[in-house]
Amino acid sequence: MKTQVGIIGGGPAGLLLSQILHINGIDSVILERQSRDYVLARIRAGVLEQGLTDMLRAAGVGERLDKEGMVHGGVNLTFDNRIERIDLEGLTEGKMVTVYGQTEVTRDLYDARDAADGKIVHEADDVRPYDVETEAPYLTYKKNGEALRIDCDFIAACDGFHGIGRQSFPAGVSTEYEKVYQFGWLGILSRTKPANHELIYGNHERGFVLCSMRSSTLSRYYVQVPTDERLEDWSDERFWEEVSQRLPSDVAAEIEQGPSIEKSIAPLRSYVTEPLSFGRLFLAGDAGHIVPPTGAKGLNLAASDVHYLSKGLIAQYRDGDESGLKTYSERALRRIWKAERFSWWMTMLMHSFPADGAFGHKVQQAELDYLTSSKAAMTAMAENYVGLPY
Ligand code: RFL
Ligand code: PHB
Repeated sequence: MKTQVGIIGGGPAGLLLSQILHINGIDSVILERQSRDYVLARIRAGVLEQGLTDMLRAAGVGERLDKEGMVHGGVNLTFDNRIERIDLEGLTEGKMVTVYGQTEVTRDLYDARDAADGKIVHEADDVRPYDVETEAPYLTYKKNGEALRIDCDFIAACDGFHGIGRQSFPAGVSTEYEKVYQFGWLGILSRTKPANHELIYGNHERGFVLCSMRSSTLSRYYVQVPTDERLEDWSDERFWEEVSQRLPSDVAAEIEQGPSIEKSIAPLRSYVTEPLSFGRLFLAGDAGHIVPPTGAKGLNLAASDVHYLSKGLIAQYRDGDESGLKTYSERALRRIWKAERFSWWMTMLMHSFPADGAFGHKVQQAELDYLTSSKAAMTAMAENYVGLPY
């Protein structure tokens, strides 16, 4: 098989890239390790920046998003038995975020690729890129035991943190930057009314809590737990009790409890590899970087990578202009590091760090008190939360 751009990974980054390339007359093939059902069963991100929603509309997949997405002009912080609102819209000259699940974004992108007869190979095993430093790279993979090959001009590795793309860089080329946190997020999805019409991020001595949502009848909650916590030890009753304890009592009183329909633990990590390209192999999304979910930046960063990479590929095919691809890594990394900084800052501000003792907790309270009373500080948070420009 032959294509112009071979894409490893059919998560949001790979699907969005493939769809944008298609609209610009560039052919691609996606190789995805999992089945489509598996990919669509993953519950992940929920908050989309305007940059991503604009890209989805431009890619022809904005219809359901515009109908079902919930536009939020603010976000709430709880601490010290108080709730304070950050007026995202007012502080950023009208910018807002949209609450619409990553699962729905992925589903919309699959539908669009299907409608355009896009080629996606699911359950592609043992995908490997070769000859990426030449002008004729190729991918090999196995499907139902048969060994297959795709020749292409460029390879985009959109294969997430555990993908093969990053591992294919030759030894000595990459520098890795990493911070691992000593806790994770235990999350549940439940068919209940959200606690509030906007998100609530809570700081509490018992640990962080987040009240989020997917719709007016579907809620998503998270609590900070130690990394070695076992899912079996968390009954729904224990989870709801913990959420309530970590919120001011008037906020907790608004929570509608109900059975969980999904429950999982995700570790928290900050990670960047540099550079994001080697020869004709380009990393985009979680393949090149991870942020802790506190700032809701992971999916949005995958989208800004796809923005820079697709622009580079389009300029290359349309005008023979190589500059966008040559500067892809540098341009994407400038934005990535700002989101890494913001996600790290929000993680450090909102979580409990027992090793820092009562002093650490007092300093957090002082920072939250300052943040929510200073227009300058709130503006800095709002600008980052709604998303920095591409
Ligand atoms: P994905 O979504 O991991 O997709 C990569 C795809 O590549 C496939 N793959 C391979 N295919 C072929 N061959 C191989 N060798 C392969 N190895 C892997 C995988 O099966 C998969 O389908 O990466 P992508 O596209 O870069 O998208 C990134 C986002 O998924 C991620 O950043 C966000 O989900 C992170 N994240 C959040 N981001 C936000 O912006 N806002 C949020 O609110 C938010 N909440 C979250 C999150 C991530 C979470 N988890 C569990 C990781 C909440 C959670 C719980
Ligand atoms: C979510 O709804 O899953 C969610 C929302 C905000 C975050 C992280 C996750 O910061």
